Amino acid sequence: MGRKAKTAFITGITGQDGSYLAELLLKKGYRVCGLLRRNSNPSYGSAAHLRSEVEFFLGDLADPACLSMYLAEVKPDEIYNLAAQSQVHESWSQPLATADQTGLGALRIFEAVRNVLPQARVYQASTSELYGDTTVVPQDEETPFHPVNPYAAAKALAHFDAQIYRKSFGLFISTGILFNHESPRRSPDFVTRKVSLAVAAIKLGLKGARIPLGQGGIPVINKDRKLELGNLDAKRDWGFAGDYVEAMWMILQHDKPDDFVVATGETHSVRDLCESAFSVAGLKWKDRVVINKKWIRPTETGPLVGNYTKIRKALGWKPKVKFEDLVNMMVQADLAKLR
Ligand code: NAP
Ligand code: G4F
Repeated sequence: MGRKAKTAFITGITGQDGSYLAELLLKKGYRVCGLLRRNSNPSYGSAAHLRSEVEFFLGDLADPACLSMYLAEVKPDEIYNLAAQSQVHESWSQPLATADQTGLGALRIFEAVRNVLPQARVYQASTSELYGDTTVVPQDEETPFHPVNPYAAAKALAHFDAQIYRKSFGLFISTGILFNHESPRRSPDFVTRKVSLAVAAIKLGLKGARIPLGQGGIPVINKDRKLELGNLDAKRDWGFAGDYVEAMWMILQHDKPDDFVVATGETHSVRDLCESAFSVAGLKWKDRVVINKKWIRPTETGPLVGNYTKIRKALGWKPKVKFEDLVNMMVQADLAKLR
């Protein structure tokens, strides 16, 4: 008799990471279940192509009753808590919703696990935003946290509760402190996708309603056909989401629960990102990018760059896609999509 297939329960399955993780687990033979928010117009987001293979459960991280009910019903071996209000800029406009979904939402999952399914393994999506305005470079698992926005504060609550529930109740809760990771499925709320969509729209000469909507539902290029950005000096460690969901899975296969930094070890500025992305389409970024103060944050993070030695040594994980290849992948995907 072969071994019973494992069951995974993913919150945030309609998002970028949730969809890549669901694909990975389906390939590995898992039964994949996902929490889906009710919407007046049902939307499966980035997981739409997996609708026939994934079992969806209508619910919300705001509701502890549904979380306990689904864990008791599905009895997953592994729970991946990826759901969050994940946009940093937006966390200043929606600080309470962010604290509730991103911070308390995780705590509700841990409580449901403690009460209903204490044998389950849990992955909590922590973030390099926890390092905030750190001056330590590069950052690793021992680097102190200095959160500087409501999103990071909410993630800090979730991260510390993950460690507290692990130590206090002996639960298998691991965290991945993931640095920025991107893909053609990234929401245009984030700078990489905002840039790749704008490059494609400019290159293809799109006009009017054909210009895709970007951050905050605003067209990705303005009436002068320019891309409006905030801080070009901000530095991030950008990797590929497909590589990072493999790290999430490996973290839950480890023999003990722990915390792991997942990063590329390289940092680039938003200016570098613009230069690379526009050059993929044979364009000069300086002619096309303007600063709009609207996108400059009250406080800035970084420079962020992660040291992934611990996960490389313990689990053999390393990133495969380099920055230039990631940017090329995203611009090519948007050119194909908008053409
Ligand atoms: P994303 O694309 O923004 O996806 C967020 C997901 O959370 C969506 O499926 C969303 O559902 C769901 N969600 C939000 N609030 C919810 C609620 N109250 N109840 C149920 N579901 C809810 O995020 P991502 O980039 O895939 O990131 C995944 C996780 O990793 C997030 O926790 C994020 O904070 C964290 N993280 C991301 C990065 C990164 O660079 N991508 C780095 C570090 C950590 P809807 O589709 O219904 O909105
Ligand atoms: O793409 P971003 O919005 O991502 P940010 O804030 O780093 O957060 C992402 O990564 C975190 C991991 O570190 C995750 F936890 C989080 O959930 C999310 O996935 O902004 C990147 C940088 C920032 O420094 C921002 O100030 O780009 C700068 N930026 C400059 N102009 C802009 C813009 N960001 C956005 N979104 N839009 C702009 O126009």
